[in-house]
Amino acid sequence: MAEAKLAHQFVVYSEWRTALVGSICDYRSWLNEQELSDAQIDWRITHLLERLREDKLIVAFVAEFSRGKSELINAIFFADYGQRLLPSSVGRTTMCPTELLYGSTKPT
Ligand SMILES: Nc1nc2c(ncn2[C@@H]2O[C@H](COP(=O)(O)OP(=O)(O)OP(=O)(O)O)[C@@H](O)[C@H]2O)c(=O)[nH]1
Ligand SMILES: [Mg+2]
Repeated sequence: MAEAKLAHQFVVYSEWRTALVGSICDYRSWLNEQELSDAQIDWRITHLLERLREDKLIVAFVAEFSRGKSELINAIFFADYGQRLLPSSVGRTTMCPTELLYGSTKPT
C-alpha cells in the first residue's frame, strides 16, 4: 500500500517535471520571438532543461559519525540481501562522503 502510494507520487513528480520542461521550452521560444534572449540566457535554459530531463533523484543521508546512516541505507535498499552491504559498526566506519548510484542501464 505504502509502496504503491510512493510509486504514484513518483509518477506525479515525473509528470510535473515533464510539464515544467514544456513550459520552459515555451518560455525560451517566447524570449527568442521577442528578441530578449542572449547566449548566456540560452545556455542557462539549456542546462536547466538537461537537468530536468535527466530525471535523477538524489537522496542525501547526513549526520554525525556513528548515527546509523549506513545501517539505515542497508535497511531501506538492501534488506533483501540478508547481509549488510555497507559496513556498519560502532565508531567511525565510512570515513568519507560516499556516493551510491543506481541506473537501470548500468551493470549491477
Ligand atoms: N540499537 C540501534 N543501533 C543502531 C541503529 N542504527 C544503527 N545502529 C548501530 O549504530 C552503530 C553505527 O551505525 P552506522 O550505520 O555504522 O553509523 P554511520 O552513521 O554510518 O557512521 P559513520 O559511517 O562512521 O559516519 C552500528 O553499530 C549500528 O549497528 C538503530 O536504529 N538502533
Ligand atoms: Mg557509515
